[in-house]
Amino acid sequence: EGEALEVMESPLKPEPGNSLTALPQLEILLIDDDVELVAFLKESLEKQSYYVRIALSAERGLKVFYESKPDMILLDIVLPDKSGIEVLDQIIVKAKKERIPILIVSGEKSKAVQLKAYSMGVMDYVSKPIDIELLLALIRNRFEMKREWQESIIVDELTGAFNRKHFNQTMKQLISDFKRTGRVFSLALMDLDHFKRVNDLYGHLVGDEVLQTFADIVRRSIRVEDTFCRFGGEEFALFLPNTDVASAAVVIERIQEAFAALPFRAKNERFQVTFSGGITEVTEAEQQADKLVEQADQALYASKHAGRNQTTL
Ligand code: GH3
Ligand code: MG
Ligand code: MG
Ligand code: MG
Repeated sequence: EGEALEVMESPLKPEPGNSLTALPQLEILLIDDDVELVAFLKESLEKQSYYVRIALSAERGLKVFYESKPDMILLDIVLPDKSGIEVLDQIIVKAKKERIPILIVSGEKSKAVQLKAYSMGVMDYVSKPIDIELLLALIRNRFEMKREWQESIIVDELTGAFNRKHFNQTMKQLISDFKRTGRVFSLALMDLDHFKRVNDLYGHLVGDEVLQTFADIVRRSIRVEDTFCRFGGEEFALFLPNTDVASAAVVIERIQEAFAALPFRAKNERFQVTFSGGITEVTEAEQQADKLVEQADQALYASKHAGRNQTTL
């Protein structure tokens, strides 16, 4: 078994790329003692660009599960050392919490075992002999569901901008990139001007529409590598990688112009809305998340103080 494992062991997974937009390779853990089937699955899955890890026993499977954080598990029931149900019992809580789909792929067809697996929270029980096309389609759908869920927890419902959770993740990533490679980035905060008035004069729903329109304008004005977040309420943040404050200011001022020119309508009135901006750039001296936000916030405050609808560096 040890030899087979070595022969089949996949090469080391490549380091995740620097780019925030690059999709990481999805990793699938196969826990199955049928060496021929495992070899066939590995080849088929690798053709679909999945990264495959193999465990020919339950113990090995548990070890790899805890060490390598797979994105999905294909689990056999009849294994040499323990049953797949016992494996399931040890991993299901963590797998559910982290939304790691577990597909049972087994020759064990007894209804009792299938019911047991389903009752433990397994979504898919596939019987051997497998049809590889159907299995690949199922895997694709499970990953798609997972991707939609992952997206849904980092996006603000009203505006479609990323939420605070993603703001924090992006900040962490960009700071670590900066420390490693010296790649600079700018952070811009944008706060709508006298927004309370919009709500007071035209109602909360109109206020919501203004926020949505603002988000649309920003998205249309930025590059794919920029990250646009709702920081809270009517305050938004924009990360601009590889951009110094001066270039970031050009972007923000362009958005300011476009937004201020929009004619909003409500209660038979036309009105305009503006926003103020504050920009800061990561530097050797300042590379802490809190510090960067504080600086951008101070710049934003200066814009407000100077009369709003402007940007301060
Ligand atoms: P300033 O120019 O100084 O920023 O004034 P302001 O009125 O924009 O600032 P203030 O912080 O006093 O008010 C912000 C308002 O934004 C109050 C709050 O009710 C409103 N707001 C926050 N989130 C939402 C939202 O999701 N929808 C709507 N309609 N209003 C919101
Ligand atoms: Mg087996
Ligand atoms: Mg405001
Ligand atoms: Mg505010």
